[in-house]
This record gives sequence, structure tokens and C-alpha cells, in this order.
Amino acid sequence: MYAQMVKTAGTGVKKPSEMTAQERDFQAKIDRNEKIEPKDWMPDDYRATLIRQIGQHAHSEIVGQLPEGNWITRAPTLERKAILLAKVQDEAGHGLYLYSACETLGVSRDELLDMLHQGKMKYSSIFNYPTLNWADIGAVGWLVDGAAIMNQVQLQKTSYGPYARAMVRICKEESFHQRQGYSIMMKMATGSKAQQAMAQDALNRLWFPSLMMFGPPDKDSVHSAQSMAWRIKINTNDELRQRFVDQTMPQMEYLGLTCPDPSVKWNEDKGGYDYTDPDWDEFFAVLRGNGPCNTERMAARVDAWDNGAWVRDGLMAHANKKAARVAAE
Ligand code: BYC
Repeated sequence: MYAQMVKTAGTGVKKPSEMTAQERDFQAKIDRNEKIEPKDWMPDDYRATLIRQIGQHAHSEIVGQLPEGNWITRAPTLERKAILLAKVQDEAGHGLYLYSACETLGVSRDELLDMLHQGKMKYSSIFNYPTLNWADIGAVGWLVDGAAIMNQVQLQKTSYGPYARAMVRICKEESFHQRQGYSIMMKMATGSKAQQAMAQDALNRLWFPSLMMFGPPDKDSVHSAQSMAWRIKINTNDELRQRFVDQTMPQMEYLGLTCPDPSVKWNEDKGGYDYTDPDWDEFFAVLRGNGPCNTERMAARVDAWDNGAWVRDGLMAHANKKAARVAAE
């Protein structure tokens, strides 16, 4: 029902004098840090912003299964295989919680998936990069899940109740994911010369794309101001990116790896690292569909949807039969 509104207005934050009485009450509730629940009144654009963000987040979880799923059959040991399998299954679960949270806003999962398949909704840019070898699986867990947690921890305090609650469980699972990635990196970084080189190469390729996960710089972020006023987002893109760099640099040093950004440097005055931004032209090119794996990822998702039609049809037929039986009793 709200599918057509997935593009949000992005017209700037209203002053209290420009708000209706209902909008002022809503803002006051947000400012008191109260949760908004599905049946509460909400501005149309608050709803559309949530559908856009939660939907995009859900899509990221299920598209995010693809680069790692690719490595389940090639994991080096049975234990690593079992761990990776569990992680990839968790991502499906995260997608499920998020699609359910999104459905409470009046859009169905089928509509959301349809928009993904038609290219009308996005998923995280990071999943348009390939995983070329086993070290990449370590780097994905360490950096990609590490960046995801950095963003999601603050989302546990987001103003929309179902989204905040979904985030609590997702964050717990993401910490395990991050640790499994770091554990792979430790093994590789303390292994043979060839393994160390693979770990360094994976870091070199995934460092800047991981920084892109936090979104464009604050000055170019279309939605941040309104989303922060509504407490949909608690921190800006640049604040979270900085926290991620500050958290990750000591972990990198512990691994004995070198940051691919030669200018990364601790800045005593700001109490954080100075670092180079990723190439934002590359980021926007990936968003426009021109990343290394955009076509492959979408083809895999559409294929999975088409090949699953018989399962959905079977489930519907069974449900209809059961309902007819109950109605006849
Ligand atoms: N990729 O105004 P801005 C995971 C778009 S995966 C693609 O700053 P906003 C995991 C943005 O949508 C982690 N697009 O936007 C799963 C907007 O375009 P539209 C997923 C991006 O929403 C499996 C435009 O750029 N996490 O957990 O205020 C395995 C302007 O940006 C990206 C989430 O989704 C991007 N990286 O802030 C492992 C977290 N960045 O929509 C791990 C929830 C920006 O106007 N989402 N865009 O056409 C958020 O927190 C926010 O949506 C963002 C962007 C910080 C990502």
C-alpha cells in the first residue's frame, strides 16, 4: 500500500511552526524518547522513511548471504563449514525479522521483494564486491559485520518499536559473526607467508568498501537530518564511520596487517584516527548498478525467487485446503 512512497520527500526538517498540531505531538513523543508503535499515528514521510530504510536493511541481509554462501562448500575444515553455515542462516533470520518489522508499516514482503527485483529498492553497496578467496570470508566477518554492528547498536534505540526490538537480537548474532571473521583473520595472519599475504590482500580490497557501508559523507546525506530529528537514526554517517575506524585500527595492528590507507594516523587532539575517505564516485557508481557484482547478485536473487515459486504455491494450496476444511466444519 505504501510501496509507491518508498522514495521519501527529503525536503528538510520542518520547524515546529510549520507542523500541524498532530505532527507537533508526534515530535514531542519522539523527543521524550517514547517508542512509536505500528498502530500509532505517524507522518506519511516517517512511515515511508522507515519502509525505505528497514526494507533496504532486510534486502541487505538476504543479498548479503550470497558472497558468503558461495564459500560454504569450500570452507577449509568441517568446523569452519559448520560455523559459516550457521552465520549464513542467521542472515536469513535477520532478513525475516526485518521484513516482518517492515510489514507492520503496511507494505507486504512480496511488495518489498518485487521492488528489490525491479531495482526500485537498494541493498548495501558492500555486497556488490566479490569474495575471491577464503581470507575474504574472514575479512567480511571482521570488517563488514563489524561495520554492520557499529551501525546497528545505535539502531537498538531507534524510535520505531518493531525495528528497535529486531535490532536487539540481530546485534547479539552479529557479534558472533564479527568474532568468527576475526578468528579466521587471526589464523591467516599468523599462518604461512602465503596465508599472511592473502589476509593482507583481502584487507586491501575490502577496507574502503567497508567504509562506504556507513553511507555518503554527512554533507551529502539526503536523509540524515530528518531521520535524526525523528530518531530513526541516532548518529550521523560520519560519526559511525569514525567510530568504526577507531575500533578497527587496534584490531588490525594486533593482526600485524597494514592499513591500505597510507595516511591513517592517530590524532591525539581529536582522540581518534585521521583517515582517507573512500572514493565516493565509486560508491555512487555501485549504487547506480555498476559495481563488480551488481548484475550477478540481482540475477541470483531473482532466480531464487522464481525457483521458489513451487514452494510458495504448495504452501498456499495447503493453507487454502485447511481453511476450506475449517469453514466446512
Ligand atoms: N549502500 O541520505 P543517506 C548487514 C543510499 S548489511 C547502498 O545517508 P540514509 C550484513 C541511501 O539509501 C548492513 N545505498 O541515507 C548482512 C540513499 O539513497 P535513497 C545493512 C546506500 O538512509 C549480511 C542515499 O544513499 N545495514 O548487516 O539516511 C552479512 C543517500 O544516503 C548506502 C543497514 O541497512 C549503502 N552503503 O543512511 C553481513 C542499516 N548508504 O534511498 C552483514 C540501516 C547510503 O534515497 N540503514 N545509501 O535512494 C541505515 O542505517 C541507513 O540507511 C544508512 C544510509 C546509514 C545505510
